[in-house]
Amino acid sequence: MINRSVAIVSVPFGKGAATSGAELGPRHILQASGLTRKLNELKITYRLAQDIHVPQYLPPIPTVNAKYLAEVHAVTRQLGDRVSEVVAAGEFPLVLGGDHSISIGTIAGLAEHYANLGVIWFDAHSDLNTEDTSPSGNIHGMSLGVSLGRGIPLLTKLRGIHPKIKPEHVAIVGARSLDPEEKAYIRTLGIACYTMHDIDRQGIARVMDKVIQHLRQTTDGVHVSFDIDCVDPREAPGTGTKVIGGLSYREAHLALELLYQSDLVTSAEFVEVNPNLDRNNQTAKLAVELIGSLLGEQIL
Ligand code: B3U
Ligand code: MN
Ligand code: MN
Repeated sequence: MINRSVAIVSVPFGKGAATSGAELGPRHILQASGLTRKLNELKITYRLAQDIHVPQYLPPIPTVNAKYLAEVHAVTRQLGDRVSEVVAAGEFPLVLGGDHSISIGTIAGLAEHYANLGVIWFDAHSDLNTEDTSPSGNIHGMSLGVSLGRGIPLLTKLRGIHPKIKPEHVAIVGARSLDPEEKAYIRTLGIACYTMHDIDRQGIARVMDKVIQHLRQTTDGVHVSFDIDCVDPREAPGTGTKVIGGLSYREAHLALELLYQSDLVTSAEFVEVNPNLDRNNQTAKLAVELIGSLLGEQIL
């Protein structure tokens, strides 16, 4: 990583997901699982940026099929401001979720600084639904779509940049649960989507080499959006929408170690850790270890 000065932004928000508990993620990752200890070991300078404020109650915004839109809007708007400030200060934003809807805010803040932002979306899902296609109405299943300019205008227009990212600069890694319209959208736009099938066939190292090579040539910054449910539920049980057959512990680490070595990554977020569903803090601890790999921890 070129930039060794990290600003940690906590986003204690879980209303974009169906199951509550992701709002407890940042506290568990920071306190119970010792993220700051890890950063000290790695000799990484860091500061805790001010937490994002999550309003208790907001008057609902009428929608067709988007739960807690007012809350998601309030949180992502603030997060966009915060992330933009962090980048302007020359720091590396490390955002702790929270459910994956928060990514709308992170990417909105980044888009101001990178005209061709690359996004690596580690996820069992593709989060490309809209109000019209979502089977659940949960906004965490729409966040990548929103950043691509698809869906609810209140969210796609955040910070006045529309769209925030381009389909040719996105790579989805670890997908294994896609809704029919998401599949159609991926095919139509030609989004690079490395499914578990591709990872089984080619190996995670080859997949990451391809992602890195492509983004190196075409982007001016790379954001890693890491939904912990990309990892197999055996290793990451503490998350709201578990899908069998995910990345192994080693594959997840290797992917992030290779990204560290690539020297391309300019920001990251770790989302969907749900301490209510966790066993002995296993998933929060895993998140801390994975952050370590992305920020340069090596076995030897
Ligand atoms: N695609 C489904 C399920 C889902 C998406 N993201 C998560 N779950 N975590 C949906 O509701 O959009
Ligand atoms: Mn997700
Ligand atoms: Mn997911």
